[in-house]
Amino acid sequence: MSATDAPITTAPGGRPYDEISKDWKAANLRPLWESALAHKAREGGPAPHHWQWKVLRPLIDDAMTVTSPAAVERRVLTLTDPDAAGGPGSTATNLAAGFQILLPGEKARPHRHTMNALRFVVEGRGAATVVDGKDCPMDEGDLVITPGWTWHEHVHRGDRPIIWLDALDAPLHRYLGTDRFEPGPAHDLPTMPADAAFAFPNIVPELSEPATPFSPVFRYPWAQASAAVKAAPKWKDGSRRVRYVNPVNGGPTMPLMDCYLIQIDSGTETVRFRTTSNAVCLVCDGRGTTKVGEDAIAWDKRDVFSLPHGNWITHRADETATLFLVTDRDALHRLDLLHEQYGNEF
Ligand code: GTQ
Ligand code: FE2
Repeated sequence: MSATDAPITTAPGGRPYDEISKDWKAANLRPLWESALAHKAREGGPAPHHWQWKVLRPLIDDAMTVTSPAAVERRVLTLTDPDAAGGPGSTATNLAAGFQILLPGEKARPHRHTMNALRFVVEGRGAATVVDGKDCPMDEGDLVITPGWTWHEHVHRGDRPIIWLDALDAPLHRYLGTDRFEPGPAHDLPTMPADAAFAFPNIVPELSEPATPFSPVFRYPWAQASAAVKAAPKWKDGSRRVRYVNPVNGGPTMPLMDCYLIQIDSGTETVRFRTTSNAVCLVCDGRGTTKVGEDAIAWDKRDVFSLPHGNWITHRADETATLFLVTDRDALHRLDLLHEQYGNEF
């Protein structure tokens, strides 16, 4: 009867517990002591989930044959972890990710929403996302962001299918009740500074408009990100990492999604690490194993896996590996809820 196994006392001659329970329920009351989580010490975190490219790829082919963006707007297969907080359609706490597919000549019409989104190209080239009027070419490994309330549409000018990973902060918006959507055609387009004005990392344009809460650069090419991570010094966990930032203030790409590229050198294992933040991880290159709490995920190129909060995490590469990570880390930081530990430090 009681989830906490606390003794239920009924005064002599009092009403039976079951009868009282029914009346509480009818009056929209819930006894806290029947909630299993209320006063339990919680260690560790939710289990991770692994989506293997070798399983997904044929299923993605099936999506190409059965539908089109002309029919369904976006041809997306969402990666769903049935146990992730955030309900159906979430990939990890606070994050939703999925694979989007465009065939040559296809386009997905413009729209905008309060949810921040990003696209990381997994296979193919020759597409573009137009973000608030800026044309952002998409080739393998490129990151393109479509921050909250920016107009965006996709076009594919290449000659083979293109597949990219979408990631959105939709679960958080749904929880906060801030999810809004507007179909195109686009109107009231802001004048965005050209990406070329930010082409040199330590020179940024002086902007007369108020700063946007997201990066005014929408495209982060693979050539630059991969060269940067190769040259990066080892971080305290032993991996090399670079962060995709807003060049104006050094902050995250978008308010609720923070992106990193990490390299784990062949034969090395990172020092264990745990955090209150959540990540979805895409394997850009290499092969290895990630331990997340009690689970071990043996991953290969183009696999996706989640790194849910609270678990001790170590990565080991059998072949030098590059991982793209999208996280809610900066959002938690700004809420004073980010806590992180390395190795045995406290
Ligand atoms: O490409 O605009 O995976 O609006 C989910 C919602 C992709 C998109 C998603 C979207 C998009
Ligand atoms: Fe969208």
